[in-house]
Amino acid sequence: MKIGVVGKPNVGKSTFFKSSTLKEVDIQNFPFTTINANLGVGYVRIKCVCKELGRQCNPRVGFCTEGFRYIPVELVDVAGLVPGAHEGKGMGNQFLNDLIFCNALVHIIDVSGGTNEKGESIQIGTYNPANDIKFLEEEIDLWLIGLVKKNWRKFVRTSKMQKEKGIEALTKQLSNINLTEKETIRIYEQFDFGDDLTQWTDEQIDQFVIEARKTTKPIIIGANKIDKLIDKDGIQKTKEKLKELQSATESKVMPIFAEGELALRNAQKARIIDYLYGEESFEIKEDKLTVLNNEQKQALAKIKNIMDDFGSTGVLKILNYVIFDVLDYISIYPAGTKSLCDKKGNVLPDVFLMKNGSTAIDFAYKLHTDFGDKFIRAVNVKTKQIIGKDYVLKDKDMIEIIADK
Ligand SMILES: Nc1nc2c(ncn2[C@@H]2O[C@H](COP(=O)(O)OP(=O)(O)O)[C@@H](O)[C@H]2O)c(=O)[nH]1
Ligand SMILES: [Mg+2]
Repeated sequence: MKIGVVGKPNVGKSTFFKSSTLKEVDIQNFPFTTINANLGVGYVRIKCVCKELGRQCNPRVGFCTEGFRYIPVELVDVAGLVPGAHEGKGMGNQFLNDLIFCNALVHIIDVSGGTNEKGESIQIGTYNPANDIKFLEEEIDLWLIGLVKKNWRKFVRTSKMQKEKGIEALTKQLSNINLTEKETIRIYEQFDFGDDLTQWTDEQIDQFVIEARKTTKPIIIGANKIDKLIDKDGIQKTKEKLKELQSATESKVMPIFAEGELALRNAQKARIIDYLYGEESFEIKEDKLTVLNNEQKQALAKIKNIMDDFGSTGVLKILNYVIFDVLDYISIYPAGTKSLCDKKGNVLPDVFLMKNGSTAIDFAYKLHTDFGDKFIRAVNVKTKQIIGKDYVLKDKDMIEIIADK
């Protein structure tokens, strides 16, 4: 699973990316700083079962602190998406191709209206960020429509000649935009355009693909540079502005302060503050209070105020929202009934993100093809109950798979 971080230049994608991955990438105040797509590992977090079990777990990947388990997710920093990108403008197509395997897109916008459509810095409040929300949706839609319509006529004719069912042909064609068979069938039934694909009009194909985009590439808006908007308009007007943006789009709009998060993470690394990534606040370490200069204290106070207003910097919150609310994943731990440890004595070393609705056999396959192929039964480690292939997994289940040797 991958999450794409998209948006026009200079809105704070790299800052967001860096603050959630802590990977070094170029951060500079001019367009096209990031030339290649950057891959990085971000984190979502859950309340770990280790706490309720009274144990401390030892994650193989990610980490677990104070009962919060941070689970890695892949992020792709995609730069240079400007209007016309689907036609190859502004390095467009190259970037779009990085997006094809993304399961969701976090669209970063400069909510303060201080970045024009080309990604140049302008006076705050002089650009309407609602335009960006619209343009990005259109770019993604047009790009996917382009991919689906490529060879469309030829392929529908061939499949008709071969007496293939419309839905079968459609499933094949749409797998190239990552739409699963199940999703294809759902949209096919929803629109009911008929089984003869050769009769579909251009508009019908467009409509179908736009619906498919909402499924394969849901977009969540990260309203970044919230600090600048607050500086200009105050908190009340800022909140109204966010509501206004929300009412103009179907996508969820969430405030973020990427630069604030990055500053906190750096301050934490430098042991200036006590802060747990994603928490609602932080404390300056007592022995540092006298060392910090006024400017530093003010900067931290400003971050704290914004966190008070919105509950956090919003960086981890938006990723958690994407994974658990939009994509509807749950967390499943492999475990044993006799022991929660692996062979090396690590307690609950793994936790997997699985689509809600996944079953015990899906989990077995996720662990290893052999476990899936040779599945005998599974055990719900919490209840000690034996479960079968079709058991529907519940969030935070600990599952033992018993397979033939
Ligand atoms: N005030 C403010 N500036 C930010 C924020 N996030 C990023 N920036 C600044 O915006 C500029 C562009 O950021 P960058 O991450 O390189 O944008 P990208 O081109 O979208 O990757 C840099 O000067 C950042 O420091 C934020 O939350 N608040
Ligand atoms: Mg960048």
